[in-house]
Amino acid sequence: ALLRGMLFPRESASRELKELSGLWDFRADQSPGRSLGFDSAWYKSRLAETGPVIDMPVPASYNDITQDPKLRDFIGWVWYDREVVVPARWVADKGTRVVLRVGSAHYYSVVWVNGVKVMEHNGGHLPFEAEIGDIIRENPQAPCRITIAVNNTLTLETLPPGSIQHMDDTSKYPNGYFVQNTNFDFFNYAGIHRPVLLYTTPKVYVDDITVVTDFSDNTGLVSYKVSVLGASTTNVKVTLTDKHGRCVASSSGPSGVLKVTDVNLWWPYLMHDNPGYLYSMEVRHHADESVAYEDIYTLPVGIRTVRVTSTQFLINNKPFYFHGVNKHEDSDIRGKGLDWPLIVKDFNLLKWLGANSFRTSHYPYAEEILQMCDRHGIVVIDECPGVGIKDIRSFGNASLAHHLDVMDELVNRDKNHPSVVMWSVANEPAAEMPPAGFYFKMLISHTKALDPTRPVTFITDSNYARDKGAPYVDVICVNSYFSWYHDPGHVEVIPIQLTNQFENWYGKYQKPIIQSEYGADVVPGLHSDPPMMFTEEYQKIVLQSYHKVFDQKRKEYVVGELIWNFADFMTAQGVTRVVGNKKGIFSRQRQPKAGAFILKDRYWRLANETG
Ligand code: BDP
Repeated sequence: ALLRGMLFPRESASRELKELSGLWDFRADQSPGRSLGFDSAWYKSRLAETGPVIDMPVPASYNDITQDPKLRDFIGWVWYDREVVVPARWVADKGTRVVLRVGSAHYYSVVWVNGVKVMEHNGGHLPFEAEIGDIIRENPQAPCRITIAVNNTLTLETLPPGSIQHMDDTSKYPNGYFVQNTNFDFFNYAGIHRPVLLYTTPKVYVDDITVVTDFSDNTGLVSYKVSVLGASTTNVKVTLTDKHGRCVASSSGPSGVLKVTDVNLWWPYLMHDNPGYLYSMEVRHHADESVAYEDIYTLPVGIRTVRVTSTQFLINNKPFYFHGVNKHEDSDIRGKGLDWPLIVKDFNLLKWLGANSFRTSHYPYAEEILQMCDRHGIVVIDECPGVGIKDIRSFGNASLAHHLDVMDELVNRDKNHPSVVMWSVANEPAAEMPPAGFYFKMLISHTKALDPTRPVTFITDSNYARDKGAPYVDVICVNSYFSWYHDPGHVEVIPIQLTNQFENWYGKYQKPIIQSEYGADVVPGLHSDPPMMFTEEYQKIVLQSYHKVFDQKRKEYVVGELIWNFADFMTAQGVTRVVGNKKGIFSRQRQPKAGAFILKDRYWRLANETG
């Protein structure tokens, strides 16, 4: 798919921004086919005029906001709307582009402005936007009405995939009964999950910026490419300033290389005294004729390199060991909705723990979170929503085509984050199935073509001898749950099974290995000695048994360990889940379990050894 830029909306001297977070009107379409809203064109007027509405906060998942079990488990279209006052000068100045941007909405979205459809978007975790200036200007006096319909139905062609199962046996189920089946282990939270906003740019504007960084000796190198839309001639000036606002390099033209003497490299947390160093790259565009068309966009830039050898993961040519976590965007009440107190709390916990990295299991996280990672030096494995690809039909052409599109959007959104050091194209797919070889070959070569600077992986739980995707990855990422899903209760099997796991994978591929998941459920406060499953003591001993093997193998080719999971999180209901997945080392409310202290000791020790 041909893409426009997807720069994070930032204010500047040429750009204004209006947040539309807060309360929206909301209604779930409970009609049997879920199509009443479209049939009756709910977008043509305020939602409140076509039926009852409730207050719905944006951003938030809608599922846990009310006491209604039907809304928690709702599958199908929900409708949001609100009116916005657009500043008069935005409307008056035809030289201003007014862009409506949705940070993300799960899963399929249709957006109208004053009843006119302005965009559709397929996929739950990435931003989408449309210019709406013309529509607003058609009726400049009227308030601007924004309507967003969101459908969380997952099919074999969505990412993540799912399937709708109709239960036709009327002796067992009510008429028309259906359920959403999924192959992933987190609740299918839905709604508008990230901020909605309006922002402006001039008519001639900086559409996209790509930076690639390098260094040699003390000199940092920032190769940049700027694309400007709306003008045939482009007059671009680029200025790089340091933390103190001092200009350290500048250049002109839509592409070039900035040279920074005595460079401050971007380093991971705990690897350096001054982690997360960011320069500011100001990009200015002038159309030749008129200063009024000047656009300014400032991008934070971290200068660092990433490289993989057969035994190491190198950041700035130094061996980097991932001691970190897997996360979810998940918490009480707001579900997957972006929430600043939660984000900041989680970063404080990561730092307390001595974690230097996380994987965005199992979908792209909010850009606001990646910006925090850039600033704090938390290294990220950036995962696309390719989780639960288990059905052979999800390896078909339509699925692959969509998966490639999602990688386009993801790389386009996240390419400039220094914290992002590797792409993960999937989690635990059925990589032993015959079509998996072709599928992953295409997917990974496509991703490498989009971004030749970062390694690419997917996370596997397949048998090393039969995994058809592993030949194409740069780093082997393995999940295993010895003494949990296999040999439950028998921690004594961990040393032999984990050692074999590493030796088998390394023996076959000679690539560095990350233990991308391991762990055990704990219901906080449950105790037993000798340890039993679900107690704090059991999680401790599972962790310690894994760590002993990591300590042998990290001297050879193991380059990281990511606990499953940072915090407890909600899942679908099932016999193995006690109000969600309890493998967190923190509870869902972010209080530590005993395992957290084991990891804290270990991660700080590792940091002192390797940092
Ligand atoms: C792994 C999955 C992860 C699950 C975890 C578990 O990658 O999403 O939550 O197992 O079962 O297979 O706890």
